[in-house]
Amino acid sequence: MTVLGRALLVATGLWCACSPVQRGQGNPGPGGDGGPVIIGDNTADGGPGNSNAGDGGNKYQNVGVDGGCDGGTGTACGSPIAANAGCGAVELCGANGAGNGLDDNCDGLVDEICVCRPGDVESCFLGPPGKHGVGACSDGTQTCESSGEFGVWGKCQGSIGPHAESCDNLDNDCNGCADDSLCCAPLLDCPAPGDPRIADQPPYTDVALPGGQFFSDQAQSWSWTIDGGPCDRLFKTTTGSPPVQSFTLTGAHSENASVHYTLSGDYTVTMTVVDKQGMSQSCTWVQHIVGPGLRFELCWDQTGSVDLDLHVHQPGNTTGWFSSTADCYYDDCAAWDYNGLMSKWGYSISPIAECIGSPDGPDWQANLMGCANPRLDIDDIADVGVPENINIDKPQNGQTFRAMVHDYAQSGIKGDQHPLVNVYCAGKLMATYGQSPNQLVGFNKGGGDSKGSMWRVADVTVATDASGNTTSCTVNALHPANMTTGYWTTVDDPTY
Ligand SMILES: [Ca+2]
Ligand SMILES: [Ca+2]
Ligand SMILES: [Ca+2]
Ligand SMILES: [Ca+2]
Repeated sequence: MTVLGRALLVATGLWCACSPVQRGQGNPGPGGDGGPVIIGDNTADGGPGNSNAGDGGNKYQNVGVDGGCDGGTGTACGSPIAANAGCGAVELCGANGAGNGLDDNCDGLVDEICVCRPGDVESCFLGPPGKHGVGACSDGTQTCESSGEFGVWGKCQGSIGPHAESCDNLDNDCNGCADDSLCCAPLLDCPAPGDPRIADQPPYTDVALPGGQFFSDQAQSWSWTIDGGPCDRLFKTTTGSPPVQSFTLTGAHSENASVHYTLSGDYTVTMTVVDKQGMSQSCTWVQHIVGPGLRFELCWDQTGSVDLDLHVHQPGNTTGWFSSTADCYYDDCAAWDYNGLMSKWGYSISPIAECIGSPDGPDWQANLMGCANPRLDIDDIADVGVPENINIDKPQNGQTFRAMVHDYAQSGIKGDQHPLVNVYCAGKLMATYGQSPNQLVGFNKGGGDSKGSMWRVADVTVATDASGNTTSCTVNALHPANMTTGYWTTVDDPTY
């Protein structure tokens, strides 16, 4: 490096000589807090932005540094990825006009011009495409919403985009270097995607949150927050008082917390510590909860005495619902009343580890010494915040499964129920039906077996690898006869 080059770098705050004895957290330097940072919400600036190219339309360009070199230390990033890396003139889509999961024109909206089918879910990254997969940057998900005849992608939730670089051993601005240009010896050690400390975990397990692994000094206080998936948002948007459905957090204000996750999906975890000096420091990451095979998950938004049931139909026939051979539901598919659907459907038992942590785990162990396929993990009879799940750990390649939601009974509650069904394949959320603003209407007739309101949700066709492990699914929402949109609901009609 030339003397002139070095002088320029020092002048711009990008580089300065390091002296170990001087290391410590520098005071905030001229970089300030950087500019607008978008995380998980692409509506902050109003509706769709203009489609201008380049810097004029780039919402991610002003990410700065929140601690400059205060006469001390810091190492510049050798060849940093530019703030507008990959930002182009126009939004791009993938094959057949479907989304590519990227905000190609950097206007804060992912795939805003691409076609989608209401209910479909895709991964999305809320940052410059050139920073996708770099450092702390990670994907979220967005759901296709119905808008008239068409589908449009809703907001990208849970994505972590570039943030101002902070002293945490992590590449927050996703330029390829951790803690570049900061004067610090980090006490925080925040995990990036792929870090073994935040490895994927299965549903129904306790995941430890050992604060000491992420902050290596004494703290005045600790706090943990977790943001869950569609079933948690269902309550938040309709009642304002959220019974959390997908996880239980224990020790939210302790150094060592733990989480019991019940649903597959992506969870945003934030740890905040107040250090000895009274400064607040935090790490945020995404925890993936991944179950094998095919999983249908039902939740709903009423907190009173409402008993909705999830049904999954045997592939390959169109026998009516409530059949003891062709329908997996509360009466033949739960641990307390399992009647041998496995052999009727051609499936074998899974290791008990696949379900031992579920509420019926001890019953599965006592009755089968393993986990049935298909199986209903929980029969939720009007419990608040307890979803129903039907799982098939190793569905066969090419088979198509139909899901149905039935209003079995309700008392004390009048009016519509708003069921929501998530479809997961190999741990990935493929589709969500019934989420605001596309909630079901007119679903309000309880009736007992073969009676009442029924919603045929979707047909799901499974693809597997050579070992029989699920790799992906094709999910087709079901619509009323002769229609290409809308939810297919009936009353007192148990036909397939
Ligand atoms: Ca865009
Ligand atoms: Ca795109
Ligand atoms: Ca960086
Ligand atoms: Ca950092």
